[in-house]
Amino acid sequence: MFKSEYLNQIFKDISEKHPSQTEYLQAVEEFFESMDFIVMGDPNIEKNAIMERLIEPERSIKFRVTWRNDEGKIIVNRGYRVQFNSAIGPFKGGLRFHKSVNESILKFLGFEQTFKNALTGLPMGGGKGGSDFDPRGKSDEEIMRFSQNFMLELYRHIGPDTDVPAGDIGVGNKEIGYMYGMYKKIRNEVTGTLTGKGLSYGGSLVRTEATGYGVCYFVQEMLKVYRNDDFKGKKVIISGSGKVGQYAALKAHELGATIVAMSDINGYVYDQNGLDLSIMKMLTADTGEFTNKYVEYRANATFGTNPADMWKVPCDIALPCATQNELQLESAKALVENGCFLVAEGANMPTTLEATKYLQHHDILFAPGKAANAGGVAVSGLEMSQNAMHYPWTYAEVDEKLEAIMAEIFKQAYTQARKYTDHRNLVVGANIAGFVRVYQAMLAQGVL
Ligand code: NDP
Ligand code: 2IT
Repeated sequence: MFKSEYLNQIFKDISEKHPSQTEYLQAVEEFFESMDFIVMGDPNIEKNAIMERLIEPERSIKFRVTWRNDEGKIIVNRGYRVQFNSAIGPFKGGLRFHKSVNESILKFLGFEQTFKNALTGLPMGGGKGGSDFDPRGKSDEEIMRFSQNFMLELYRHIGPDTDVPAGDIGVGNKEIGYMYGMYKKIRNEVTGTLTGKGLSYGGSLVRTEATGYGVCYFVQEMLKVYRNDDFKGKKVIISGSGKVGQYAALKAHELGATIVAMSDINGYVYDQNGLDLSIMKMLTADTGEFTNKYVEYRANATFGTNPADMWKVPCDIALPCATQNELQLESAKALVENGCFLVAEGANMPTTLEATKYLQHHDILFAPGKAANAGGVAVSGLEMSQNAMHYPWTYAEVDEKLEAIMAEIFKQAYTQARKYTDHRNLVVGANIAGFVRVYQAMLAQGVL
């Protein structure tokens, strides 16, 4: 499967050990394909068992979360924190509340987070956590009780210099507020241990927008370097109208693009003249969903009930910003057929391995999530800096730093891609650039 026997052996071992952890195995396979370019040229990697150590979380915590719903019924959920790698800084990464959450999904996310965080150039290790709690249809009170009970266990394992969680799918400002409040009460300290906090209690300006904006800053660099072009006049489609998708849409529009289609869990809306993003913003404010209601406001738009059909809409640029494995081979074929020339992942691993390869083989410029969506965690890192300094930066200061970090991530991925393979292969470039930083730190710190 891989050219390197060393990688083949490790992958065989984990496939046998964790046959049902399909997302985790997928993330490792994608990463190992890139490592094939360097492991054979550097015997120190195998000698120091670097790959074996990288794919194994330093610590995995699984716990029971018990809470009462509005009817007084006692509910039990599972909570997790996977502390993947702390070679370059405290564990850092989001918490996901979604019914699909399990160990495989959190391991894939924590693994990718390690290299994403390294790419930002900030001192953050990788981690991920969450729960199979389903926030859909829950009242505010229920979300508060769950978040508080989740923190009643998680607080033991985190801290400003140990592990700093943030949001992800199903965890936004509201959930972070409830969790932070409980953490502060138990610990009796104000150290900003979570990021993505509200502005009135230690949050950073631009954190809410950061992932979506960052995707667009990254795409801007790709357009400039590969095509001497920019967003102006480009037709863009975006999946997911959550935190990432919304702000990717707003920034792409601000940079001159037309957002012709967006999707959410109920379906997608299409308007060849461009969606009215103020209506999208208004409708998503409550539930984060809007496609089934949008046509009531704009009669010339069309609504389809299958979100995956959005990939058939003709476009120049596609930004998958919803969830893992949402963009599959059939959709990749439709994108190529309909003239799309660039795909950048706002979500984590939204494109399957075979879809990614199909896009790359058809000369589509492709940006992997661990590079393109690093803007969120980058501003989380800036939030940690501001908390430590007890001094907030202005909106313009943070936005400028975010843009510079995304441009630098592109430069690193591009440079490594050019060095080891095709200069357009940002998957290999980003994996190697992220890996090198973590590898050097692990070597320096000895056998741990
Ligand atoms: P949100 O929960 O805010 O939004 C995601 C939305 O997408 C949910 O409403 C979800 O609905 C919906 N959805 C799920 N499946 C599909 C689908 N197939 N098509 C369309 N919509 C779908 O999450 P975020 O925006 O924060 O996260 C989105 C992605 O970005 C995730 O992969 C996350 O890991 C990644 N990411 C997030 C960062 C952040 O800072 N928030 C940073 C970097 C990456 P439902 O809940 O009903 O399934
Ligand atoms: O996937 C991600 O990078 C995030 N969910 C953000 C993590 C963070 O710590 O801000």
